[in-house]
Amino acid sequence: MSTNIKVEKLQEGLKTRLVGKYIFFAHEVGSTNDWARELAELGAPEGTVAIAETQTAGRGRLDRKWISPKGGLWFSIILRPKLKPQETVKLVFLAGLAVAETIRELYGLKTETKWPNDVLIGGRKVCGILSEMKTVGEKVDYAIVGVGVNANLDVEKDFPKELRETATSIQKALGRKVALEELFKALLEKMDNLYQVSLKEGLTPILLKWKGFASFLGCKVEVSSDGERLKGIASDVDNVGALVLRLKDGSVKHIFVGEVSMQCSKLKPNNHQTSV
Ligand code: BT5
Repeated sequence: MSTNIKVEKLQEGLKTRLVGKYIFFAHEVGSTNDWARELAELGAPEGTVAIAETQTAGRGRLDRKWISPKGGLWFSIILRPKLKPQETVKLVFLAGLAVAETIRELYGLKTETKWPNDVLIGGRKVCGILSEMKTVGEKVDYAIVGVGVNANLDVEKDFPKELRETATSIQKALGRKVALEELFKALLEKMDNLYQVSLKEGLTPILLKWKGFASFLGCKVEVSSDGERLKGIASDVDNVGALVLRLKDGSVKHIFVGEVSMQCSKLKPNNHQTSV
């Protein structure tokens, strides 16, 4: 199995209504999110995807560096949802759910979602999502959903030391490489399906399904948010996508932006059903 992406196979047999109707491929770009934003500004239609074999300036939230060597899937989707901005921010859960379900279905691996934008295998990050949007007044002009999946990466060789304990790859979990084009198409198909649901019903049913993969719910966690560190039980993710943290004194905090580290020695079984 090669780490090269076969461009001619990226669209072959793709069964989607919207996502991936136009696919832009590059061997190397700075960030596919930036590329997709440029395409969106030029008027690229909804569903356009920008994918690159490597990124030289892959980004996480708060401009953190995202390691993106050859062998991973680094792509961004342009969406123009007729949803309110508050609803559109929850697209991050749609992408997380799509990745968690697809990896489980294709390879039988147990996946977990972690608030707000991670997918984990064995407690380690296999995927990160960066969702950004441009609004005009109360309307969403476009949203860019950037997905990074550590597919055929060698954790020891491809990651710097400080990430080797926290990051993983499908290759590591499965013990073999996977076909990147097959994984890419399955992800687009899943996202396409979920997106159709969200346009009709909003993101709430998607968030509920996402919670079915969220093993951190009910666990003791430590959250760093706005320079503050808080300990508590991650009791829920509310309807706007905020983490609901129950503190020791019984009070409840809704956290909109932050970083969760888990202290659950024993994670809840992942039963893939909605937890609320
Ligand atoms: C994320 O940010 O997890 C969002 C990552 C989104 C990447 C995609 S790739 C396609 C598109 N184009 C882009 O430029 N971005 C998107 P955050 O939650 O802030 O996590 C970032 C942190 O994850 C870093 O500070 C590292 O600690 C860690 N990290 C970096 N690269 C990683 C990797 N490949 N796998 C696992 N962890 C990584």
